[in-house]
Amino acid sequence: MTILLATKGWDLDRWTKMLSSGDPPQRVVRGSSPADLEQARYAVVWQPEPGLLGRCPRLEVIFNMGAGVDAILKDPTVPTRIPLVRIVDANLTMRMTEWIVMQVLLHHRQTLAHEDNRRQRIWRDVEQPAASAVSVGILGLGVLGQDAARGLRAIGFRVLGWSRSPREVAGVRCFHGPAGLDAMLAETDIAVCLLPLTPETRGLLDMKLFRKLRRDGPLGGPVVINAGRGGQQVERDILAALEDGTLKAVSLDVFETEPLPAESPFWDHPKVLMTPHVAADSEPEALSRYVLEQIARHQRGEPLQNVVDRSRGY
Ligand code: NDP
Ligand code: OXD
Repeated sequence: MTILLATKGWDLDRWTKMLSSGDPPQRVVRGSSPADLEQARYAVVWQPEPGLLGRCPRLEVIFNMGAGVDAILKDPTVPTRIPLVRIVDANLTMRMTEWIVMQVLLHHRQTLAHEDNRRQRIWRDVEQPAASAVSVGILGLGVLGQDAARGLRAIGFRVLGWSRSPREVAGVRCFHGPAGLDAMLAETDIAVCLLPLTPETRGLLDMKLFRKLRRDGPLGGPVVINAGRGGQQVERDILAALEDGTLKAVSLDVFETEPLPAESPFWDHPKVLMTPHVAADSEPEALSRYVLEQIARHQRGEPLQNVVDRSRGY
C-alpha cells in the first residue's frame, strides 16, 4: 500500500524511513505528481498544500500529524467521505502538560516581576500565594485539558474546566456550554485555553471574556495562557487588556499569524511570555508507530481510532 507523506517543513527523510519500515512494509511517496497521488491509499499530513488531498482519487484514510485538524477542515477540496484521524499520543500529551504546568508556575511564582527587578538590580520579595489559593480554569477538557488538569492538581492548584458537553473529571469542577463559561471565568485567576479551533471558538479570547475573569484573586490580576490556536485570540484585545490592567500577563504559544511577524509587539512586550508553537511536539518515532498501527487495524478491517467528527469540527 502507498502512503503519501506531505508534512510541511518536517524532516521527510526521517519520516519516510520510519513509515516504510512497517510490517508489511509500506511504500512512501512524497511528491505531488499525478502518478504519486493516484497511488496513494493513505495520507500522512501536517498543514498540506490546499487542494492536494482532493487530487488523490484512491485515498482511504487521512492521518493528521497533530491533535488539531483545523488546517485540514478549512480546505473545502478535502473529500469528506474519507475518515480523518488525528493524533492522540501519550508523548504529545505529556509535553503539553509540561508546558501548561510550566507556564502556570511561571505566573504563580511571579517570574515576570522577578525578572523586571533583576534587570534593575533590585533584591525584593514578591508576595507568594499558596497554589491552593489560585484557581486555574481550563477551556477545553479533552485529552490535553484533562491531562493538564491532572498535572496542576498534583501541585495543589484549584482546577476548574469547561467543555461543550457535560464532563466529570476527578478533582476538577466542571462547567459546560456558554452559560458554564461565564460561571467558570468568574472564579478563574489563570485561564488556560486548550480548545480546538472551530467557528464557535474563533475569537473567543477577547476583551469581553478577559473582563469576566476574577479581578480580586491572589495573583494581583488575571492571566491568560493559550496553547490552542492563534485564531482563538483577538490579539489587539490582548494588547489593550495588558495595557489597561484587565490582564496582568499572558503566555502565548500560538498566534493569529505564524511565524509571528518581526514587527509584532508581542516579541518584546514585558507582560508576555511566548514560545513559537512548540508547546507539544511529538517524536516522529511515536507518530509513525501510531500511524502504522492504525493502518494495520484498517487493513484487518478493524475500526480506526480517534476519527474526527467533522460535524463538530474537532
Ligand atoms: P480534544 O478534542 O480531545 O478536546 C477538545 C475539548 O474542547 C473538549 O473538551 C471539547 O468539549 C472542548 N470544546 C470544543 N469546542 C467547544 C466549545 N465550543 N465550547 C466548549 N468546549 C469546547 O482535543 P485535544 O485536547 O486533543 O486538543 C485540543 C487542541 O489543542 C487542539 O485542537 C489543538 O488546537 C491544540 N493543540 C496545540 C498544540 C500546540 O503545540 N500548541 C499541540 C496539540 C494540540 P467536549 O468534551 O464536550 O467535546
Ligand atoms: C497540534 C499542534 O495540533 O502541534 O498537534 O498544534
